[in-house]
Amino acid sequence: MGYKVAVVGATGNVGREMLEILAERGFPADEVVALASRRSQGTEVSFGDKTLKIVALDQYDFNGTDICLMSAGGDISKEWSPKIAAAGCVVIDNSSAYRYDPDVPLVVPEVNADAVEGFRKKNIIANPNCSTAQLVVALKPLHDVATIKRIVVSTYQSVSGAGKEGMDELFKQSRAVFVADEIERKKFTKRIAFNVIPHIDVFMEDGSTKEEWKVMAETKKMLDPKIKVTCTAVRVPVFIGHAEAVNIEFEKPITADEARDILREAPGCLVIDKHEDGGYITPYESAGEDATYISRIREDQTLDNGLNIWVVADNLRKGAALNTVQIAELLINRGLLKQRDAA
Ligand code: 11C
Repeated sequence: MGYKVAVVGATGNVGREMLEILAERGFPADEVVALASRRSQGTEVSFGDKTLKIVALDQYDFNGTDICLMSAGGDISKEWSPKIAAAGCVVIDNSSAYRYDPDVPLVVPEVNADAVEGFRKKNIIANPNCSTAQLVVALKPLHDVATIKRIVVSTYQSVSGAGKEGMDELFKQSRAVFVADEIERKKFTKRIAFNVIPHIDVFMEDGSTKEEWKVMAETKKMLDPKIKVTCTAVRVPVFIGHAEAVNIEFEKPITADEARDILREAPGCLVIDKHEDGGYITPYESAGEDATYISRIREDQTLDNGLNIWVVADNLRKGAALNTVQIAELLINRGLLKQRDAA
């Protein structure tokens, strides 16, 4: 006997990945329902070796559905998550709508699994931004040993973080360059093909962007509010996989060798760190993988207790769909969801 699961935003990059991961991991679901806007009603999406017909979100009755994985953007989440939660269905939301709400746990299972217990206040659990998820997976085991004081993060974020439109824009612009066609721009503020753009999400009053603010706010909420975080978020012409160069200042001494050993044992982490040509991971190699990869671990000689690391993960998986499914598994493994009665 399993659970009834709904996936909202099932036609999007992350929604499709959620369905794939549910099937791949053999999630204990009796029934999976794929939901999207009326526009997509009746179209089909893959679920393992089956296909599911899209049902319109506004025509679906959530009574009797146990878990809703939401990936339909902040506005849809703000409108729908409270209604779905009120119908007794636990919402695990991939948007930023509830991440900073003190009554909603923001969870990466490898980092702050215990926080999930707080879900009952609103029946909503938030999934972090993709760039924060992989960052905290790598930082948590180091923080536990040497206590992080400050981090300086520079991100190299793939276009899939901006959805399918972002991927289409990189493809079309790259093609246009090769065939000497006009470069059209819709999704990104500047040309992305053969370029990098130091701007993700909207600008804030202090000149940082919302993406940079999210990395700061979410790291503090999940890992430790005392950690100082500064970030520069950059869009790069890569389809899938976010990379991050992270400079870390610790309270206590920690060597690169110690950090390597700690990260080798850490949940969700995979260290690829040979000091030779190609002895590190790149975003392209992380696509389709579940791990958070850590490479280029080295001491920063300009700090008393400093390290530099390179962190890479598939932003659609650990950064979004996989983490959401892992949260659902965490609820089940902790006995926080009632199993449906035998039919
Ligand atoms: C990007 N990180 O790469 C963003 C996408 O708050 O969930 C995810 C936005 C979010 O553009």
